[in-house]
Amino acid sequence: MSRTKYRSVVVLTGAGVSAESGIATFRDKGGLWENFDIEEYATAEALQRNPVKVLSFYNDRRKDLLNPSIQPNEAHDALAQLEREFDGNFLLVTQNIDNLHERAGNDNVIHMHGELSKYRCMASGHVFDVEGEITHEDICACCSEPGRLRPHVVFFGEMPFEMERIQLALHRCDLFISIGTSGTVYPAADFVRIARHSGAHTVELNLEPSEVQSLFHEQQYGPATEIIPHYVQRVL
Ligand code: BJW
Repeated sequence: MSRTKYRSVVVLTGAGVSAESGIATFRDKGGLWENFDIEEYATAEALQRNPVKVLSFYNDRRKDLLNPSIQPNEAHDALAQLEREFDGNFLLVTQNIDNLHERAGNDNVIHMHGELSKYRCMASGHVFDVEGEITHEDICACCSEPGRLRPHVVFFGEMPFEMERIQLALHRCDLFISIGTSGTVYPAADFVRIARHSGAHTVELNLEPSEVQSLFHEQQYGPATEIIPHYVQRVL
């Protein structure tokens, strides 16, 4: 059991935590948005304009995630250990749509930008698990109509999931740790401001300073697999 001075921790993760598992980030050199135009893939308008293209983008990323070479890394493992051994409230909010935190052993996870392994009916809002591919011709299981299934992800302009639960945890936490995120996408980029305003100690662990780095009390820069296990040991 931990003997930490903190009682309630919120961890925010971004693409950087999964980079060393072989999943590309978005805005780094060689990142997804270098090869795929955001406007053509990550907006509701893009899905409406060209569903085949958008569905295929997410089908390919789901297929990549099933590749046996993609495994949780030491940073995911350390965060699972933190949840297991931390003697207080623990919430992991991830912007990632991969499932590496769960595969490492974390249970209390909110996927604020959705999950690659889920699809949603645009008519009913019903969410389905999916392993294979989804096409525009697929018939929705709840309304028996084609063309209604979309990736269960949050596009630009859409409201991220479980914002009320996240806001509550941010207001109550006394330690906020942000890992592997560039701090360019809101509302996630604003979480540090909320936590800090509520009196939490705020820590940025990233490869390089994020856009909001000045809002953190403490910063450490380096690869996630090196700095996260070390920081978790310090907290525990
Ligand atoms: C490593 C590492 C290693 C690398 N070790 N680290 C103008 C001003 C302010 C806001 C807006 C504005 N205009 C529009 C907005 C709102 C908009 C927004 O923020 N736009 C900005 C681009 C300006 N936001 C939205 O639309 C959101 N919704 C919204 O705001 O609703 C209204 C609302 C109002 C009030 C309250 C609440 C809501 C929705 C955002 C949806 C984002 N969707 C995506 C796609 C999801 C599906 C998918 O994956 O395809 O989410 S975009 C993409 O960016 C994805 C990510 O989750 C997100 C964040 O990216 P992340 O994780 O930070 O990755 P990178 O690549 O940017 O950074 C990686 C970092 O890792 C870097 O710092 C590296 O250094 C580091 N790194 N290797 C450690 N080995």
